[in-house]
Amino acid sequence: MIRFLIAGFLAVGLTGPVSALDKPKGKVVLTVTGKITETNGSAGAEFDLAMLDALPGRTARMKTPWTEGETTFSGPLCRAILAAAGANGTAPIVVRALNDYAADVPLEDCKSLDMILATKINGEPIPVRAKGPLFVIYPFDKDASLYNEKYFARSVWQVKSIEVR
Ligand SMILES: Nc1nc2c(c(=O)[nH]1)N[C@H]1C(S)=C(S)[C@@H](COP(=O)(O)O)O[C@H]1N2
Ligand SMILES: [Mo]
Repeated sequence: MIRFLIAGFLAVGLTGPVSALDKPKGKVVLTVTGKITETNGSAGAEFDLAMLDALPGRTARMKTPWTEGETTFSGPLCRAILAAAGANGTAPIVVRALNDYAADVPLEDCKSLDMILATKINGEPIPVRAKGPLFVIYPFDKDASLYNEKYFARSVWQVKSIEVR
């Protein structure tokens, strides 16, 4: 037993910090495809809400064009999702919605901005009719210069998948 554990830790040390992805137990809300090393299903890396909420994330209060007044968003950081999937692409990711709207999001946004895929608005899961279950939210609270059409167009709601290229 101990020997297996030690071998396991050594293997992790050699291959990098990415831990194996669990199988989703709940409804799959996000599928990450393309240039990834971690998969847990034939479609790629599949996540239910619990898996997403277990990743490093952020909670922040801000104004957005899509919500009334100050609103609290919380969810995993885009870079944490990419890390969990072992993403190793170089081109912008394609973030795709249930209605097949898609936006190219530069990897740099995920690396250097605390951009999240919100799973909650004001502490509650986001129904599809309220632009859920996942909503790309830029840190408009930290950086007012993001509050423009360029980033609004990347603010995909009803997200269902991310393609890593
Ligand atoms: N799912 C989804 N997200 C989307 C869009 C869309 O059509 N579908 N349009 C994008 C664009 S181009 C912009 S400018 C903003 C527009 O938000 P609004 O329609 O509420 O003004 O949302 C972005 N997110
Ligand atoms: Mo837009």
